[in-house]
Amino acid sequence: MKLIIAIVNNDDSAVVSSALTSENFIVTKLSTTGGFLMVGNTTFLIGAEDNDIPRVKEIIKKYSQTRTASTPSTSSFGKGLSNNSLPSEVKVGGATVFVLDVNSMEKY
Ligand code: 2BA
Repeated sequence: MKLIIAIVNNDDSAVVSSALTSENFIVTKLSTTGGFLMVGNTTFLIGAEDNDIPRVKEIIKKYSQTRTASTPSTSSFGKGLSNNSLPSEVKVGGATVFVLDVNSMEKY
């Protein structure tokens, strides 16, 4: 069994969630914030059997769009941290996906 951790744009999270649950994958959604842009995104936790991992990835990829976002002002980065060298725009996503081995999973 694997645990997929997938960070998805908030604008895509509803459709990703619906597509996964409609194929009977079990999903937990966490409200998260990107450390760079400091805007909300959605992190999915999906426990799935090894042979289902390609399908889960395929669904996430299909519904996660790439976007361009403006970088935040210096004030958002905190005192003393300059953003002079930072780009004014960055490409965000589609999704960032980690796949971890699961030692065990139990439900009580
Ligand atoms: P953020 O940290 O808000 O990053 C948003 C986008 O800004 C990133 O898009 C990337 O294009 C750019 N970016 C991030 N850090 C940067 C830096 N130090 N210098 C210049 N540009 C930078 P994505 O790579 O598509 O990431 C989207 C979101 O996925 C991230 O939001 C973060 O919440 C998460 N993420 C991405 N890679 C991760 C990783 N290795 N570990 C944990 N979370 C990650």
